Amino acid sequence: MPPATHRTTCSRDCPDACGILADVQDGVVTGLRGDPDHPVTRGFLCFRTSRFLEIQNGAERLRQPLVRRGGRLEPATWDEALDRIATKLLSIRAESGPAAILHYRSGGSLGILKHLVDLFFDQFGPCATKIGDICSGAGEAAQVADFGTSDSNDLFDLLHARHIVLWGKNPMVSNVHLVPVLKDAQARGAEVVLIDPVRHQSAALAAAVHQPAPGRDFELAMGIARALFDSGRIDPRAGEFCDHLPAFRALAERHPVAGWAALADLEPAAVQALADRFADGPTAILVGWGMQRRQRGGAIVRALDALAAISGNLFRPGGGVSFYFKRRKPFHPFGPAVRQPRTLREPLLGQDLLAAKDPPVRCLWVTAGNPVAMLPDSATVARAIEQVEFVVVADCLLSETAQRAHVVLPVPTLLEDSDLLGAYGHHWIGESRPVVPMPAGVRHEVQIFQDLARRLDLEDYPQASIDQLKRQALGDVGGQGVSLDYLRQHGAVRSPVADPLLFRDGHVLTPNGKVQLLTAAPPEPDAAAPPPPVAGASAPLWLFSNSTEKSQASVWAGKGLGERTWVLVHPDVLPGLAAGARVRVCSLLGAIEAELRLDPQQRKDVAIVPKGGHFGRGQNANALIPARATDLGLGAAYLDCMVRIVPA
Ligand SMILES: Nc1nc2c(c(=O)[nH]1)N[C@H]1C(S)=C(S)[C@@H](COP(=O)(O)OP(=O)(O)OC[C@H]3O[C@@H](n4cnc5c(=O)[nH]c(N)nc54)[C@H](O)[C@@H]3O)O[C@H]1N2
Ligand SMILES: Nc1nc2c(c(=O)[nH]1)N[C@H]1C(S)=C(S)[C@@H](COP(=O)(O)OP(=O)(O)OC[C@H]3O[C@@H](n4cnc5c(=O)[nH]c(N)nc54)[C@H](O)[C@@H]3O)O[C@H]1N2
Ligand code: SF4
Ligand SMILES: [Mo]
Repeated sequence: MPPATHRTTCSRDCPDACGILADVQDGVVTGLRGDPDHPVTRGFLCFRTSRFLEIQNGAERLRQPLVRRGGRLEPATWDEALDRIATKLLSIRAESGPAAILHYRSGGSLGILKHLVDLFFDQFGPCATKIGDICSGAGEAAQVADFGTSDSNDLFDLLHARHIVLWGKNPMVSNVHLVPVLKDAQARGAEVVLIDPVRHQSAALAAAVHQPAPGRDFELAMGIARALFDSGRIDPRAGEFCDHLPAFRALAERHPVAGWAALADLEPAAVQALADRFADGPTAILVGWGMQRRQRGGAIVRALDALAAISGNLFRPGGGVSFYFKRRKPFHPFGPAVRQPRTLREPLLGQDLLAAKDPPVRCLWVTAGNPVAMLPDSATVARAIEQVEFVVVADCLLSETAQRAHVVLPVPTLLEDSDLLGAYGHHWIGESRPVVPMPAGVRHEVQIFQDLARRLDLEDYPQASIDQLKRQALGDVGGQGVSLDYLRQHGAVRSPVADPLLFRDGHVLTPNGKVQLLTAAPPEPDAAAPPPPVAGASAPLWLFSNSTEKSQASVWAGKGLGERTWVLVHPDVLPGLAAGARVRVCSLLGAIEAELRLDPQQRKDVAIVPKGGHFGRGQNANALIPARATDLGLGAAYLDCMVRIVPA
């Protein structure tokens, strides 16, 4: 029999939410392709999901629950696992109150039904929750402050742009389905510019590449604004659709263009050239997520917002400042916002867990996240989790967080899941459906919580089928043509509640409809100090832990990271050392061993390692990065960390 082909939607934490076609033979997935009919996926998948069958069909994925007995995680039945959990949840609530129970959910799956978990802990508690968002907190908060929302024009509106500024963004690696759109825009005459301290794969797309000093994008944006003010090239109506224009202008006029350029470590001509692009719009800014993971990250994104507004690029087709696409907007929420009687800050989770008293956090439930590997200061996070009395992790893999759990609950992989997906890189909605059934010992998260709710007498917890819940979630857009049946028949559908142009008529969504321009400069970049110098050590370097095509955060494709992680620097950073040398990357918090890679096109003050290494093997950047919050939105300032490299 030839293989049957099934369609699903990728649920990974990725902007693209691809349509996937899976070939299935005798109950085994034998091939994966991008759906050629999905307007964004266009028939191809990224490296990491193309190689997902090694996980899907491999030995590492979990196929039955595990419980800790005598210090070891051992296979158990669902009844044993859920009984243990129910007993423990009840006793902790009775003895210490629901604030002693913390639910931590991350983005391992972006399915909308995953939010039902929040409702469970609200109804059982209300329990403690995390606040903040290590991924995009600062940038979203910045855009909400400026525009009243954080959303984007239609992805294909980029085809109207004359200039597209990739501002701290590497779509060739972390947003691969943007690349064909950029190429189409280029075919229509658009020029792509890259602004990133790191020279990376996406430089190949760019007509011009600018490598400013790390964290200096505020100064760069101000230099561009100053150049526009000086030459009278700001939108004449800017004073009507923006608040605080005089104060913003005064801010930009604190330095001449050359002064701002020097602060950003660029030539004044480069700043002028960028100003010319903003004056010669439509110019679209595509804001990467990286640079807002700094202490001044919110202010940086606010400066970019202001630049788009005053240059007249905010409201026109082909313009805009795209940071995020509101992926949840089309879906009807499952209940009122969860109550937050007690909150722990996500970027400071380790510290907050250790500090929590009266009551301490006695139970931690982790869904779809690997905080031990992915939160900053991972050693403290690991230590904090290890001292929690009862840890439950729901995952498809035995992550470094799951390894520290008392109960591990196996959930479907992205090829077995059933859910609805919005995307944070475009406005299409898709359905995920199992292309093969999940193994007998695995349960869908919705069913896990329905079972627990019955054990715990939560009478109001939804007990509907997954399809019914999907229909409920589509309630708002179902009447506008996006029913479950339609999605199933046609594949992805564009959200009917996403206007192709985010803002029309010169109005944004702030209370008075005006753009709120920022009026104050953020504090100077304040990277965590480097360790003291030792013989042979490099000068202090800014540590970048950027996405790599080979992994989805801590989940590696294929052979994974291998024996040793790597660090990429300019050859002058360690003059005596050749590529391939073993080195140690050291911060004040710790050190990791790495293989040296050299690239003369990098700045001399940066060190680049991959995001998402193994903490336990001493391979993870987060062992080096102190836990500090961003200025807005309680993001994590992952990128404000100085290291030195020493020969191993
Ligand atoms: N392959 C792959 N794709 C992914 C992910 C993954 O793990 N692997 N993760 C997904 C997730 S969770 C997210 S949130 C997104 C992440 O999306 P991004 O965070 O945009 O992804 P990165 O590719 O790491 O790019 C960050 C970029 O910001 C740049 N940068 C850092 N500091 C500065 C600065 O001060 N100024 C400027 N101008 N640039 C700076 C870095 O050099 C880097 O090129 O990608 C998603 N896609
Ligand atoms: N140094 C550094 N650290 C970073 C970043 C960085 O750029 N540099 N990026 C940050 C960013 S942008 C993000 S978003 C975070 C990501 O942080 P996390 O979300 O913690 O990252 P993952 O490693 O993807 O962990 C997700 C887990 O969910 C599991 N999973 C997959 N599907 C499902 C499912 O359907 N249900 C359940 N229950 N589990 C599932 C996966 O197996 C995996 O173990 O990391 C942050 N950490
Ligand atoms: S991880 Fe992203 S690019 Fe890769 S298949 Fe999934 S949605 Fe597409
Ligand atoms: Mo993220």
